[in-house]
Amino acid sequence: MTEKLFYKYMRLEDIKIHEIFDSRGESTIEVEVLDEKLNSFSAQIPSGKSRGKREATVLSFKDAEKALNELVRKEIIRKNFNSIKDLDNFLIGLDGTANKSRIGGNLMLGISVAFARALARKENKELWQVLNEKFWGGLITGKKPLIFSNLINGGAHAGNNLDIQEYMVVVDPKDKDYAATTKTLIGFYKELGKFLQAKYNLDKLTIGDEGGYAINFESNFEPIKIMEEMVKSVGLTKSFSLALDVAASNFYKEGKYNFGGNEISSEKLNQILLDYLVRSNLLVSIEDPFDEEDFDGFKELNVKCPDKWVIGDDLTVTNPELIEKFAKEKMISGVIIKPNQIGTVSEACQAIKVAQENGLKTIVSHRSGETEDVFIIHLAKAGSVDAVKIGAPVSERILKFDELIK
Ligand code: 2PG
Ligand code: MG
Repeated sequence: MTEKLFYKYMRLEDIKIHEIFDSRGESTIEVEVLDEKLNSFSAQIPSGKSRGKREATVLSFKDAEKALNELVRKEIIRKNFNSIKDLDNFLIGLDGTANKSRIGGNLMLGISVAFARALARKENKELWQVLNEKFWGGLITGKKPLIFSNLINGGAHAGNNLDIQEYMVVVDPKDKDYAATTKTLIGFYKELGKFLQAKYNLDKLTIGDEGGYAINFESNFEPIKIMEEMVKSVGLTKSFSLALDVAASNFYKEGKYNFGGNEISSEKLNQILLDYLVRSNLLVSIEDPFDEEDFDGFKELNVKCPDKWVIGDDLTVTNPELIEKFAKEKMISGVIIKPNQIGTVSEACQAIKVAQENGLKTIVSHRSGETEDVFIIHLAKAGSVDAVKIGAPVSERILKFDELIK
């Protein structure tokens, strides 16, 4: 579908870059653009720790600054662009590489999001409305996305003994609003903390990269069991279910998975995950159950569980072509959308559209190193996605919940 033109053109007077720090204390970037009236709009770019191999290149602040100064700024400023897609295509052409290694997916996305914000101001609209009009033709479904909230952290996001990276609750707002839903979720998160502290007799709870509890457990299954029992005991089974992000690429080496202290095959991991699904009837979704190259593993699990969500993240890296390919090959039933994996607003929207056209569930997601930017919530609203994945309801991540409430 072509974007509708509601305005003649948009042009930028300047682009600046700032070094900022994400929630993990890692350096990342903020891009600021100035419109014709010198109004300033910015975008902060999050960063991931467990990155897929096929993600767009992330440039360091210094390299992104160099790319902006030597390659991008002079080509962009005072040039007329008649849409977000027009700007994005120009940047993609200027970069000229398959993985955005010259300009960097992070710098490109920063310019793209800040430009979209400037455009929204020019049209006197909310950012999500502009995205909705340009990429979904103004179609508003009124769908309320589920919230995937990561309450127990493991893998690359924690220093504990869990191989699985994320143990999430999936909260369905149903007929409630997001303020009430968030309140219930915060209450559950606190109860879970108290329970874990008492069970393990701990003075204090270690917290992981995404705000979830990051203590040691008896096994990779124990957190699922504890969360399932708690959901049942507090009477939330109607609106709460469970999800995992196995992030299996992080414990895969030379054809084997190092899981639960053993070197196991893909078939064995498949059996273990199927067994988890049998033992936990609240578990509804499993992300990256296998390494990003273990295509047979994905297919096997997905075919065996037609009523569960088998989600690609490192596998699909928000790339519309890969999403389409793996959907057609029946390897996944849903997909994670992280704009900085692909590097432009248009391609992130295209990734959602392709997923929707291929019958996949769509989950717009944060990164482990988050900023205060709430762009992903606007993207989720614009595209009427099935879910948003935004970590535990604490610190800077709470801003995403607040934006959802608006
Ligand atoms: C993931 C993400 C977000 P990271 O694997 O899904 O939870 O982690 O940003 O470290 O890639
Ligand atoms: Mg993931």
